[in-house]
Amino acid sequence: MTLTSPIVVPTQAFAGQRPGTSGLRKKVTVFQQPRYLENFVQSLFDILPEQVGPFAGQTLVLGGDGRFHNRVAVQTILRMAAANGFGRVLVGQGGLLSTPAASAVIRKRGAYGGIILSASHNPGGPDGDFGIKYNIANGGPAPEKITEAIYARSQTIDALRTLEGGADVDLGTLGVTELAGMAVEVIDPVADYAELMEGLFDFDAMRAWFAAGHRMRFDAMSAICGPYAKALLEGQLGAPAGSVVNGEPLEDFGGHHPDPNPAHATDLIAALSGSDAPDFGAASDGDADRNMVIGRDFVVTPSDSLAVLAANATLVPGYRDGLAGIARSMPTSCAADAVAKALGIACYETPTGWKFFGNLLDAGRATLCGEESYGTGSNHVREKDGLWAVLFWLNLQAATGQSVEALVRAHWARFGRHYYSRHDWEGIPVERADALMAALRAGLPALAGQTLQGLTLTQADDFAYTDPVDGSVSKQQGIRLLFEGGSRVVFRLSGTGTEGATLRVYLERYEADPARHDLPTQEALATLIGIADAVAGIRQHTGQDAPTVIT
Ligand code: VG1
Ligand code: CO
Repeated sequence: MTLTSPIVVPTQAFAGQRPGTSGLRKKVTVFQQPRYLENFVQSLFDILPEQVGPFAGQTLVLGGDGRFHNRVAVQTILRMAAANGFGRVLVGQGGLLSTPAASAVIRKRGAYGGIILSASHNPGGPDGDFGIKYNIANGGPAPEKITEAIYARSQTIDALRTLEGGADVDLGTLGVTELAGMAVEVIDPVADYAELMEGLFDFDAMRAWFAAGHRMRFDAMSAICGPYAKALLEGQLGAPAGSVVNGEPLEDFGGHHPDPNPAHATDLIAALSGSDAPDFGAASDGDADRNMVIGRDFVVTPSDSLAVLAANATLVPGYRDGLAGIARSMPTSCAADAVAKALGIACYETPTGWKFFGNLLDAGRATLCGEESYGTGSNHVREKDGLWAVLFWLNLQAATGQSVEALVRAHWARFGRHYYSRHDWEGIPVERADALMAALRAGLPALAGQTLQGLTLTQADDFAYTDPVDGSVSKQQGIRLLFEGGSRVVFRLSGTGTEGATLRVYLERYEADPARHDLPTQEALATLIGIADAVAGIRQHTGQDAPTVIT
C-alpha cells in the first residue's frame, strides 16, 4: 500500500486566472497545464479563511457537469482539500453534480461551500472548454469580492498543498472513505435535489396531466440534466419512457453546444412543430441551470417565461403565499417589471450573472429571479435551475389545463408584449471589441435627448449597480439606450467566452396593443436593430456582416 502524505509543492503564477460572469473558464488544454487548476484552487483555499472564515474540519461540496477533464479535476481537488484541512468532502457519485443540485446540497447539508466544475453552456471535449467556480455557504456563486480576491492571490501564489502517493478515490460507490484524515462521502447526485422539487410542486397534478395523455419532450442535450430529468419526469411523474432525450451525460455533449436556445436546440424546435407534436418541450444546458421551454409551434422567450411564472406563481404550492419580489438582470426584458407592478411588489434590476441575486434572495427581498439567457430560478436554491423552471411550467399547465401558448397569449393580453431578441457577435478580436465599447462609452454624453430613426432617447448610460443589501458597487455593466415607450438597446461584452470577444446586443420593444402581438420578432425590432448598428458601428468595428447567433 502506498502511503498518502501531505506535501507542499512550489509553483508559479499563471496570468489571467480572473473569474468571469460565472467562474474561471478556459480551454481544456489550458486547464491541462501542470498546476493550472491547482493554482486556482490553492488561491481559493488561501483567501477563504480571511474572506469567509476558517474551514478546518468543515464540509466542502464537490461535483461537476461531467465534461471532459471532470474526472481528473475532481481527484486533484480532493487531494488538495485534504491537504488544506477540510474535514469532509461531499462529492456526487462519479464526480457529478448539476449546478442547482450542488447549490441544494450545500444548503441542505450546511456545508462551508462548494466547488462546481463546469463551463456550463460552452462546448466540451478535449478541444472544448472547462471551468471551475466557487459557491459560498448560502449555495450561491461567490460574490465579486471573493472572486477578485482569488484572482489577486493567483497572481502571487508560489506554493500548493496537496497529497503525494496513494490511488484515486473510488467515486463509483456511495458511502464514506477516508483520504489523509479527510472523509470523502460519495452521495447520490439526484436525491437531495429531487426531494426539494417534491416539496415545491404539485406532483399529483402533474402525474394526472401525464396520465391524461399529455406528452412532453425534454432534451438534456447529452449533459448533466439527463439523470435528474429521467428521475423526476419519467420516474416520479409518469412521463412515458423516452420523453427525456439525449439523457446520457457525455464528456463532449455529443459534439454539440449544450446551450438551450432556438439556435442550438434545433432538434427540439423541429420535434415540437406540427399538430402531432408533444404538448410541451424543454431543454437544459451543460450544467442544468438553464432552461428553454416551448409549446407546440410556440417558442417562449426567457424574459416572458419569468414574467408568466411570476404572474401565476400562486398556482404552485411552493409559492402559494405569493412573492416577496422579483429580480432580473439588467438586459432581461421588462416583462417581469409589469407583473411586479401589478402585484405591488418590488422588481430589482441587477448586473448579468447569478451572483448578484444572492443577497436579494438571502434578505428575503426577491423570490423569483431570471435572466434573458435562459436562466430562471427562485429562493429554493441560490443558482438558476433548469429543471425547476420546467416543473414550474408543467405545474402551471396541469393546474390550469391550458397550453403553453394559451398561457403566454393570455399574459400578453393582460400585460402587453415585450418583443425581445439578443444578437451575439462572436469571435471578435479583443482589441476591436474593446474599441467598440470605448467608442460607445465616449459617445454617451452626446446621445441623451436625441431622436434616432424616429425614436426619442430618454437615457443613455453605462449601467452601474449598488447592491441594496451590502452596498457594494459594480460599474460598467452594460451600455443602455432607453427610448420613450419602453424600447431599449443594451450592449455588453460576454464574460464567459474563451476565444476572442463576444458582443451581446439586447433589443427590446414594448407593445401594448393585442392587435400587434403577432409580428415576427426580428421585424418588430427592425428599427432598434438599425439604431444599434448605427450608434455602435458594429459592422465597421468588427468587420463582420451579421450576428453569429440570434436568440
Ligand atoms: C452568460 C449569460 C448570463 C449568464 C452566464 C452564466 O454570461 O449572458 O446571463 O448568467 O452566461 O450562465 P455572459 O457574460 O457570457 O453574457 V451559465 O448557464 O453559462 O453558467
Ligand atoms: Co449553465
